[in-house]
Amino acid sequence: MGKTALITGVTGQDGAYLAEYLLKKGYTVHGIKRRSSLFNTERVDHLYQDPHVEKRDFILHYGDLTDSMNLTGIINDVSPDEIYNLAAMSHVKVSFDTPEYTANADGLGTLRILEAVRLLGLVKKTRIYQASTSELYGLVQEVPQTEKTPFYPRSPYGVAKLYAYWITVNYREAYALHASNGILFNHESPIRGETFVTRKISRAMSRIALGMQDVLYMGNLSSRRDWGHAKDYIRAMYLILQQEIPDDYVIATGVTTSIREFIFKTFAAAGMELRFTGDKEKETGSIVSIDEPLFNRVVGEMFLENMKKRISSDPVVVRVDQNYFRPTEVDLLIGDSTKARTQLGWEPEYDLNGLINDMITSDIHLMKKESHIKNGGFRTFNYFE
Ligand code: NDP
Ligand code: GDR
Repeated sequence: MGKTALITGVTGQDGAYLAEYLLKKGYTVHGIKRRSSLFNTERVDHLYQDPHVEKRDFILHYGDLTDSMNLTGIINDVSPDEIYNLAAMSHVKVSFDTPEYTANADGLGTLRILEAVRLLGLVKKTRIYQASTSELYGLVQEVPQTEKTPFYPRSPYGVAKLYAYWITVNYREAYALHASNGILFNHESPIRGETFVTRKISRAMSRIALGMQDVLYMGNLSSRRDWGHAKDYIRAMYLILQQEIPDDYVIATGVTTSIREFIFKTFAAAGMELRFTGDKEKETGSIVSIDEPLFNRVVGEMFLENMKKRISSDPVVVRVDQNYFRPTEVDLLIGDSTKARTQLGWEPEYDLNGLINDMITSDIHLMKKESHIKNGGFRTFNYFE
C-alpha cells in the first residue's frame, strides 16, 4: 500500500507541484480546497479525477484553515501518513490590509492542524510539514540566514508565520509529534501567483515584447531576494518528512539578487537590454538595445519591427509607483542551506537564469494565446496589480 498525504493549499503554486510529485511516487493525495464562487482549481485540473471513477488517487475536499471542525473531520476521514500544511494567505503586502485574517489562517490554522492530529490520536502515525518562510528573518540579524539566525518578522504575514513556526516546534517537543518546519526562501515558477514580483515581471515583459502593454509599474526595486524554482523546493518538503527525526531546515539557493537585476535579466533573456536611470520614485528603466537574433528566437520575428518602432518613440518600459511599497520592507534575504544539503542530500537543479527562462517561455506562450484571442475579435483584459 502506498502512503496517503493530505495537502492544505493544494490549489496554490507549491500544492500543485507537490501533489503531482507525490502522485508520481505512488501516494494517494488528498487536497483541501476552499469554496469559491468560481472554479479555482486551474493549477490542479490536469490531476483531477472524476468522483465516479472507482479507484481515485487524487481527492479534493472542501475546507478552510479557519474552520477547526472541518479540518478535524477531514484529518479523521483521511488519516494521512503525511500532512503538508501549505495553505496560507501568502501575500506579504496584502497581509497589511488583512492582518486579523492572516493571523487566523496562517497562525492559528497551523495550531488547528497540530491539535487535530493530537486529539485524533494520530501522533504516532502522522508526520507534519509546516510551510515556514524566510519572511521570519525580516529585518535580518545575520547574513546569510541559517536555522540559528534570530527571527525579526516585518509584516503581519511574517508575525503570523512566526507563531506557526513556534507552535510546530512546541508540539514536536511537548507531544513527540513528527512535525518539521521548512524555512523556505522565495521560490517561483510559471504557475507563481500573478501578483508576486517575479511573475508580475515575467508577464509584463512578455506583454511589452508582444506590444500588448506599455509600462511595468513597480514598487521597491532595491530589495534583494534569494529566488529558487518551486519544483526544486517541493522536493525538499518531501525529503524533510522522510527523515526519522523531525527537524527544521533552511531551503535556499545562497544567491541574492535585487528586483532591479531581476527585471534586467528577464528583459535580457528575451533580447532587450535595459538601462535604469533616475532616483527613488523617479527611477525608470528603458530599452537601450535589442539583440535581434535572440529577440526573434525567444519572442518571434513578427514582433521585432513593432518593438523597434515603439522604443524609438518611447523606450521607457519600467516606472516606479509608490503604491507598491510596503509599510515595512524586508531589504535583504540570502539563505544558507548547508544543513539541508548535507542532511537531506537536497540540491536545487535550477539556477536563476534557468528559472527566468522557464517563466518567460511559459508567459510568452500564454500572452501569444491571449493575443490570438484578441485578434480573433474577442475581448481580453489587462490584469494589473
Ligand atoms: P499560494 O498563495 O500560491 O497558495 C496558497 C494556498 O493556500 C492556495 O491553495 C490557497 O487557496 C490556500 N489558502 C489560502 N487561505 C486559505 C484558507 N484560509 N484555508 C484553506 N486554504 C487557504 O502560495 P505558495 O504555493 O507560493 O506557498 C505555499 C506555502 O508556502 C504558503 O503557506 C506560503 O506562505 C509558504 N511560503 C511560500 C514561499 C514562496 O516563495 N512561494 C516561501 C516560503 C513560504 P486559493 O487557491 O483558494 O487561494
Ligand atoms: P515576498 O514576495 O514579499 O518576498 O513574499 P513578493 O514577490 O511579493 O515581493 C518580493 C519583493 O519585491 C518587492 N516589489 C514588489 N513586490 C510585488 N509583489 N509587487 C511589486 O510591484 C513589487 N515591486 C517591488 C517587494 O517589496 C519585495 O521586497 C513571498 C511570498 O511567497 C511569501 O508567502 C513567502 O513567505 C516569501 O516570499 C518567502
